[in-house]
Amino acid sequence: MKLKTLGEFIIDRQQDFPGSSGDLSRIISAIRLASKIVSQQVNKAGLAKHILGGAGTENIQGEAQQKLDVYADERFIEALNNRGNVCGIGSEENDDYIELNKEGKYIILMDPLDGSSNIDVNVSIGTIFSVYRRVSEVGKPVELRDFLQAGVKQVAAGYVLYGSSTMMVYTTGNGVNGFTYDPGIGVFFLSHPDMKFPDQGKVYSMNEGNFNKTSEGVREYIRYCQEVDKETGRPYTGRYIGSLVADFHRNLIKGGIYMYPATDSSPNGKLRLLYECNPLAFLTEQAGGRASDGEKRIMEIEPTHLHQRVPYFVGNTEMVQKVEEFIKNEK
Ligand code: P6P
Repeated sequence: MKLKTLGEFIIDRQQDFPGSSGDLSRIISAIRLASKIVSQQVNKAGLAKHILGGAGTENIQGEAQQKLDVYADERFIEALNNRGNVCGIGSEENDDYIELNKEGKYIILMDPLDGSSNIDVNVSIGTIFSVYRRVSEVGKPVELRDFLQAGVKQVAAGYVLYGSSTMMVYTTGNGVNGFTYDPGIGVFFLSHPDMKFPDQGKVYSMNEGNFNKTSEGVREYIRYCQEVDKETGRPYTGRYIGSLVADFHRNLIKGGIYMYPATDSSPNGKLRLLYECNPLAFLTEQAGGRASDGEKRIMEIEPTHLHQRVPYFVGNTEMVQKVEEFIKNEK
């Protein structure tokens, strides 16, 4: 079977964007380049002492930045800046957005290395990215309003999973496609064409340490997942890696739901709307699933600030709708 490379795929799909003059393709190829560089470092993090451990700094969330977080952030910004068509980047690792080429027509939101607390214990981690057309005037500096757009305005989104193999999964609004990296020749190959959630999901992912810190409706749903009921294939399987991209990717392939609800310590949930929830929501809806904050569609939320958090329920449509039902009817 002739394998298709990511580069060939990008060219083949170029016609999806008449008049885009290849801008989007250049952005996706910049992400491809940076992900190869980051993948190489991630895969030797165990050896590269200079990468392991904290960078001695904190991001806006007050989370200790791992050196690899900072390294990944710099590589993606560099690669995207060199393309010349990106006017700004919002990143988990930077308090404010970064101004790039004011002639650029696109902005990027990204979590350069999500799940970084897993770096030192050799568990899969990931990059998440989201692409929008700017709303401010080309030729002028990028503005905050370019970043505070609802998820429905995304033109592309995806993730890179640094796992047993490195994969890039993305959408430009015409389905979801997955590419696996062959580090021997430095090429991503199309390995998962037209990805869709399976009809049924039987996996639930949540940090159950939060069980007693979340709402009764969410607790009811967890109990529902654990009930013995042959007809509906319950109890479901509990799986939680603690790395969003890894949990999401497994659920996309095998079927399931990932939940990070509001808790006593995180009243708006933990995950960030702009560079974690929206990009995965775009992929989810393209793959036939649903992403909500427990009530409404994530991609319809009008953002108010760059690092805003939201409660997050994402995965098979019927599973997300079920937890929404429990939340709606909670006693
Ligand atoms: P907790 C990693 O920090 C992350 O943003 C996601 O990748 C992951 O799913 C979640 O937080 C883990 O959070 O509170 O369960 O450790």
